[in-house]
Amino acid sequence: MGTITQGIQRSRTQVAIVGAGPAGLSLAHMLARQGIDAVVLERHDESYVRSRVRAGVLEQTTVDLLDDLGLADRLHREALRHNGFYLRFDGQTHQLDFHADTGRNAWVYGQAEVVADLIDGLAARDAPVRFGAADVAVHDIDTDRPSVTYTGADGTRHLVEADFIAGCDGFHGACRAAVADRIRTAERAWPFAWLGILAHSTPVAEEGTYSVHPDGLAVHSMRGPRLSRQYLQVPAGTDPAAWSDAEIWAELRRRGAADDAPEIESGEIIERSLALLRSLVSEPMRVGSLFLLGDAAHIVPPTGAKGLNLAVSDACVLSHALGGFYAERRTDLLDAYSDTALPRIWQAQAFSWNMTSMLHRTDGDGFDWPLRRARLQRIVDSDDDRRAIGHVYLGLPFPTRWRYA
Ligand code: RFL
Ligand code: PHB
Repeated sequence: MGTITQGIQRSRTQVAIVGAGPAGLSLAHMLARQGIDAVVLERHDESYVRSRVRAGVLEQTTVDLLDDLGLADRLHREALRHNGFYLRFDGQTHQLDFHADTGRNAWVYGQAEVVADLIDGLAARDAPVRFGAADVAVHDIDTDRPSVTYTGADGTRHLVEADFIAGCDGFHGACRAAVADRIRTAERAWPFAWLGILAHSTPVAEEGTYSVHPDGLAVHSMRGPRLSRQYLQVPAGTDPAAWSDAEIWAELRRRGAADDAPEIESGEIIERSLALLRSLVSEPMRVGSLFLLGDAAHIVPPTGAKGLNLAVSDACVLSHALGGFYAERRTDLLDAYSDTALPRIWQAQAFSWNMTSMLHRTDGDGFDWPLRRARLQRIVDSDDDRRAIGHVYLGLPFPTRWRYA
């Protein structure tokens, strides 16, 4: 583990990864398979990270990558394989079957499950995540000997010297904050949020359903045969505790009502949370020897389910570039990291923007609902429009392979 000087435990690695979310954990696996040494530092304890309820829909592209890394065995046993999603409006349900168009699928597998598989995979490689790393700070990022300091779960101070730092610690993490004045951010905030619940109840549709109602969106997704994940569009700033369980079920039923489908069955709500909707991209995604990945660099609103998938895509680009550096001392791929990753990120922004503006009530004037209904009807009527959505929903190709050679 290194040496102790002046009360600090010193160690060395090639890549110090901050944050054990999808970006950091998937990057650690891709680097390990290329023989590149890395450590993952995570602020929270392991049980917290394993139980955090967030995303649920994986692109085929992401599942292909997890397959390639040998990390998808449990996913193939337990995930729900979907052909696309349902759009419900005016009391009618329309299946958007992207599988029929493309032969590819979307996979419903909770983010907590993905994260658990990645954590277990690292432990099996004898490269366990360092959980409970408090006070993480990055140093000397304008040199080729950057370092990270932190306080370990047992109170010991650590200094990890590295060649590079991968900032995978999300929007509120230490890495983004360290370079906040050296990156430009393009941002739009939406005036609404998602009140999300996880509940014991029987899913009513075979696939995820976006119920588009003049009063706002209701999303019905699932995590298993009797476990559902549902969201309600609510005004930004809503206190999730202000809604009673009965009010949540009543509103889900009202917005999700259809002539061609049974009513939602209510059940015990076991988790509830509020997710803000933001569209944001920061660039460059590299400052000196610090690289930003995933939510640390960009945020998409959850409509369209792209955030986790983008985090993995960034990891792929950086893994390839680091592979080139360690195999052949190439620096051009690292220099191009931001430019290589950003076009796919902006495609996801465009997709999420389109979905968000189409599916949510925005201002409620006389134009809002008829315009949105016309956009929805176009997707139902036009094979070309449906295919265009399916192509992005199931995942555009990653910008690079994850392995260099
Ligand atoms: P994460 O997952 O936030 O992981 C960051 C990790 O860094 C740790 N951390 C620190 N560690 C050390 N020191 C510090 N100072 C630290 N500060 C933070 C954190 O504890 C955490 O473990 O970022 P990453 O890896 O970039 O992954 C991004 C995704 O988590 C996110 O984009 C998705 O959850 C977004 N998202 C969805 N994405 C999808 O692809 N499909 C979906 O279906 C989907 N649905 C969603 C979503 C996000 C939602 N919310 C909650 C905003 C649904 C919702 C409701
Ligand atoms: C989810 O299952 O959590 C989910 C479904 C659809 C979305 C976002 C999240 O657009």
